[in-house]
Amino acid sequence: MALLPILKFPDPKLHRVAKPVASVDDRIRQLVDDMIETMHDAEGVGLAATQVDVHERVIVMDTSETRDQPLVFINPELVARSEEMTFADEGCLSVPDTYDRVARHARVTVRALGRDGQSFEMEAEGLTSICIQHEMDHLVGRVFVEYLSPLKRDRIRTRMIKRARDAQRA
Ligand code: GNR
Ligand code: NI
Repeated sequence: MALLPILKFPDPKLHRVAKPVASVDDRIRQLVDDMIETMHDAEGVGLAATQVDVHERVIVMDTSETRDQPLVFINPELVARSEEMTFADEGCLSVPDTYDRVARHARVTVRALGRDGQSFEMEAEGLTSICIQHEMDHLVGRVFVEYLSPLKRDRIRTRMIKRARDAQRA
């Protein structure tokens, strides 16, 4: 097991498009386990492989109170999404200390492979639905700040660049 470094916005690597996983082998299972450890350590409810600079379609999530029910989605695809939308404040481990309102489909049905390589389908609502959409965006190189106004996004970019510079100096 290992903690993986998380890329921070505006790192251009966050905008890479992930490739499908060809086979769920030991390398992918190791990645999944490291991502779960990294997500739990960072106290996030989800993590996409893109955020740890691996550009393959792998997502881990854990929306449980007890932080002991990780979900794994390999090669996830949305097979259904509700017309109804939901609006909630989102945050991102790649954009620390930044929260803003984003519109998402209220309910989604996702099909993916699990850690065992078996295909499964899951219907989600609430935070799980929001998180699946947030993570699947990462896999196509999209960060939630891209849904905000250009003014807000530029302010966030400026603040993150300053933070990175300050961290470098410290
Ligand atoms: O930890 C996270 N919390 C969160 C809250 C609202 C909507 C989405 C998220 S995902 C985020 C972790 C993360 O950055 N995943 O990519
Ligand atoms: Ni995120």
